[in-house]
Amino acid sequence: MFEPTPEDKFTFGLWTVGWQARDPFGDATRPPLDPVESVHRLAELGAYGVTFHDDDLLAVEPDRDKAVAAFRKALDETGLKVPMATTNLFTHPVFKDGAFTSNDRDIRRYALRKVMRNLDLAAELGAKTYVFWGGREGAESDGAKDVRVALDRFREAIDTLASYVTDKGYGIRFALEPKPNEPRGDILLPTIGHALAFIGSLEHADMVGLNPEVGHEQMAGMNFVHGIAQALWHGKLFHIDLNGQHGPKYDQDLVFGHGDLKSAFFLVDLLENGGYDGPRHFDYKPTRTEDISGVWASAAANMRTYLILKERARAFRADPEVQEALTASRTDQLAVPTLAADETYDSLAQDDFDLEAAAERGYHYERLDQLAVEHILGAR
Ligand code: GLT
Ligand code: MN
Ligand code: MN
Ligand code: MN
Repeated sequence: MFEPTPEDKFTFGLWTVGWQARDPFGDATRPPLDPVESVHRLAELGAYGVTFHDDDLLAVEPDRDKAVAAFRKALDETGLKVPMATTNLFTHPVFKDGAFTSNDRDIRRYALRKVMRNLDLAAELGAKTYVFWGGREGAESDGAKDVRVALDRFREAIDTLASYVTDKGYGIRFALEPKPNEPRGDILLPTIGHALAFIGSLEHADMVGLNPEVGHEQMAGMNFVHGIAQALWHGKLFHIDLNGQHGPKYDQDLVFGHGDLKSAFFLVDLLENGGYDGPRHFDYKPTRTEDISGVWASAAANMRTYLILKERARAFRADPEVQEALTASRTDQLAVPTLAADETYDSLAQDDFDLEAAAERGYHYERLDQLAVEHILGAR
């Protein structure tokens, strides 16, 4: 039980298990990891696929053609898929003021070229989603950048790249990944809500959606489950980054479920029952304390925790007492339109509504919440 298989569609970024654990205060605690080894180990653990930034492929082999060839060979040997790819527009010092929104026009043009080159590779490898995490698109000083103009450039970049993908017939969709801060003091498109509004302004809005990350929304104090529900409601949940976070602080990228476990439970319940059929992608960092055995243990932990929560969510929904509690909380009534089909606002005029009685009725959410906690704890 809880053994992952490719049907579960678990995917990992090469940069997750490959993270050498450099942080702002200390050097790497682990040696570079060959992407070829990551592909083999992840396949053995039961993953479905891997994702990558252009530069991730160069971890141990600086020659791009050789690195790509070795990566392809590993994919062929293991059957692992590449459902998503992305661009590193944040590590090189040239991106210190951003990529698509750098004040320096030459850098903006270089960034677009860098993305286009990796889009070609992503398409060759069969990727269907291309992620844009604008970690360096932001500022530390409000005088540094006119955000309205920066958003013009951001839109120009995404629209230009969308035209490129359309003209090439790549069949790739874009997924924007919000984050409120870190590494910039403030990042553009800081939350799911900001990004959804931005997408609405794009020329190719239909092919652009979201890749929300658990920890990023929680850093902003947002409820991730609500954010994902709204993204689904807009038809914009193209991809998802699963990990763990303990509230608003630096980006922890913990193993999925190792942060807010209760939120992780309701998230899995939503993903499994809410119409999302994309990859379950883990974007986490094995903590700096771990050696390579701890890296693989943490990779397995992400998948196992997801599968356990999936089983817990199933048991929660199947529990007759939960069903009864949901009804007692009148959750079913929310699906009934407030006006009947043949009614207009005029129909609201006459009513035998008892204000006092309605105000007195309780919703019994405490009981429902406790039932969820007991299912999470395996007490039911
Ligand atoms: C980087 C970032 C992640 C993004 C990756 C995609 S890169 O590790 O912290 O949240 O998803 O560019
Ligand atoms: Mn993160
Ligand atoms: Mn990250
Ligand atoms: Mn991410």
